[in-house]
This record gives sequence, structure tokens and C-alpha cells, in this order.
Amino acid sequence: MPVRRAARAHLALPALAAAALAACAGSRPEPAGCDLGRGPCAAGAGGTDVRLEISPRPIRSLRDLEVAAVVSRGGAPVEGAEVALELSMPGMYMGENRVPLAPLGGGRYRGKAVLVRCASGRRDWVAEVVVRPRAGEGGDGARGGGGGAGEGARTVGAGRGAAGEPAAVRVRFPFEVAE
Ligand SMILES: [Cu+2]
Repeated sequence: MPVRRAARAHLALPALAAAALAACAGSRPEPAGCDLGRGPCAAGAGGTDVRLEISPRPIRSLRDLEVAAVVSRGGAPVEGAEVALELSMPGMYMGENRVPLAPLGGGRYRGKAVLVRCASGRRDWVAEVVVRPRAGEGGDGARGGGGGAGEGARTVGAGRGAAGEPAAVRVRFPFEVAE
């Protein structure tokens, strides 16, 4: 008797998890939001807000793209963070495409990117702005704002221990290329 009850309870868990997943997927229609191909978009995650602009528009593959992000928290600009843009295609490996965004002051970050063309003809991409705050508000002041775009991302990540490293926030912007 107790054995059978336990078995039934166990079975119920995957079913619940599946239902929760389905509900989650259904309640977030991603492309319905802002279109980076038409103008700047704003989104947030974990209390960090990002306004992202990719130009020129419409966004095309195999072109030099200007990437401009404004990062804020509670309305205040986020200074001295390690910020990068990652471009990917959902469920399809298109090669690693991560560009550091250099700080300009005032919570503004800028960089350049190029999108590859998808051999399958797909045009849906996701731009993710990855923001890693400066460690402990001034504790990492030596790395401050002036770092060049080239050395940014990798050097800082490699040099810091996992324990003291502030968590990175990822803000997603789904978009489509014009061609
Ligand atoms: Cu693709």
C-alpha cells in the first residue's frame, strides 16, 4: 500500500514539471515585443535595464553594425561594468559571436558586430547584452572605465576568482534580419 502511493506521487512530479514548462513557454511570446530592426529597444533582467540600438537599420547580415547600449539600475547609469553583446540563433549553432562593448561614460557602451548569414535561410536572431557589474562598488576600481574594447571581456573574467565575481545579468532582445 505505501509503496503504491509513493510510486504514484513520484509519477505526478514529471507531469507537473511538464505542465509548468508548457505554461511558461506559452505565456512569453518573444517576438511580440520591440523590434530592433525598427528602432532602439528596452528590456531588463535582474533589476538591470538595458536600452539597445543596432544600426544601420534594417539590420542585415554581413554588414558592419554599430551597437549602442545604455545600462541602468533603478534609473541610475551603471558605470564601469563589463558589457558584451552575444548574437545567437535559437537552437542552431551559428558560431560564437561575442563582442565587447566599451564604456563611454553615463552608462553608455558601444561596439561593433557582424552577423553571419544563415545557410538555412533563417532570419531570427537573439541579441543578448551581458552585464557583469564591477566587483563590490569600487573594490575593483583599478579596472575602472577606460579599458579598450579589445582587452575587455576575456581578461577580466579570467583574472577573477569565481567566489568574488559578481553575477552577470543577461538581457535578451529577439530580432530578425532583413536579409
Ligand atoms: Cu542559422
